[in-house]
Amino acid sequence: AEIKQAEAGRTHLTFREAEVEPYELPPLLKRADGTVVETADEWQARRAELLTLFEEHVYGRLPGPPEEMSFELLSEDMSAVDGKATRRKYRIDCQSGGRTFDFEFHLVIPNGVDPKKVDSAVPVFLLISHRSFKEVGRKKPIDDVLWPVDLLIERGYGTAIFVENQLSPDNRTAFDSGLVELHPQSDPRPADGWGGLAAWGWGASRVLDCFEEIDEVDASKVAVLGHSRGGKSALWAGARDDRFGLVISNNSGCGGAALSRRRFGETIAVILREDRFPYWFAPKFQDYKDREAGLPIDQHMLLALVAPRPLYVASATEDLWADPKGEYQALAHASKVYELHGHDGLDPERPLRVSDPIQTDRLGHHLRPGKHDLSRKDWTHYIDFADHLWPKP
Ligand code: GTR
Repeated sequence: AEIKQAEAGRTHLTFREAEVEPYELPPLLKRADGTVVETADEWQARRAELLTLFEEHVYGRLPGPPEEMSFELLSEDMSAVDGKATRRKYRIDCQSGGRTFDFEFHLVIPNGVDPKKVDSAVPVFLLISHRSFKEVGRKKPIDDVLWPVDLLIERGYGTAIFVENQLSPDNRTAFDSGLVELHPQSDPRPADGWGGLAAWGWGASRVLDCFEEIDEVDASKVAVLGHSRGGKSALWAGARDDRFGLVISNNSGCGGAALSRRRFGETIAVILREDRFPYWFAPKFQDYKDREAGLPIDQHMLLALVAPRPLYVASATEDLWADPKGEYQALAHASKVYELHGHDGLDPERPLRVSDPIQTDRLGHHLRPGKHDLSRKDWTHYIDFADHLWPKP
């Protein structure tokens, strides 16, 4: 208990910069054997090392694709978005070790895409949704903030969505249904047992598997994104699966883009509280409650796992719970790996500016005025960034 106290320093929550205590980040480019990564080639071994650390200490281990997988078109509406788009619903069927599991996703693509024509397949934004299908796509106020399909279609993008709850229910009985049917876990889970975030991210990768078979989708240009808890899982999905062409974190905060060692806003001890979200993470993560200094990683390393692929981190001014500054700084520290690959970096000491998006060749960032939300404004910035990455022919 003494060590715990000593390492923790301040134990109350803070939203004041002056109360952030000095900390040292674990070195991103130093391998476990002490050697320093100096080239893009050498980064690969370090990347593998870090992936394993995040599995063991934070998100848990989860097998990759199922032994067998197929998907089926369940319905199609060619008159979506005032006749400008086609909306399809699919079911993905998975099988491993004699066990089965299925979940659904929706895909909306602009009408008139001719998959037979060269370069005509569309880039797609894939949203990991914490809202149900019933709510999304039918309620104007929700779609305007969470999933503005009209805007995406108008700007020439396809978009897809699946619901977290189908992979792993977002409540304390999380392991009753969903992916656990395919990958059962003991109760209590082992120290490195997977949690909700890993399960949701796994779902994103399976949807991407399907995209590789859907002619209208350009599977090399798929942006995975999520808001808040969905943003945490989008980052982990994008870190694990290097087929994602763009990874976007919207207000993901603690366990997402924010540096844990800053202990600003939500902390590990708070997010893991019994009545909150311990089931999102591996049980091992509990060891770092008020003991962030003992973590072998910090979240800048998660962001670096996406490198050199495009990465976007966004925050909102009033969302102090998610630590906007810690989110930006993690991105800037991660940018060292982009520099190693010959891309532009960001300065961690650069002061945050409201409504002044940063776009380098591979990195994006903005601080939107307002609350914890995925808003149309956020989407507009993401689409602008995608336009810049993937100019239309
Ligand atoms: C909060 C949680 C955050 C964030 C948020 C959300 O209650 O503390 O980490 O994930 O929920 O998902 O909206």
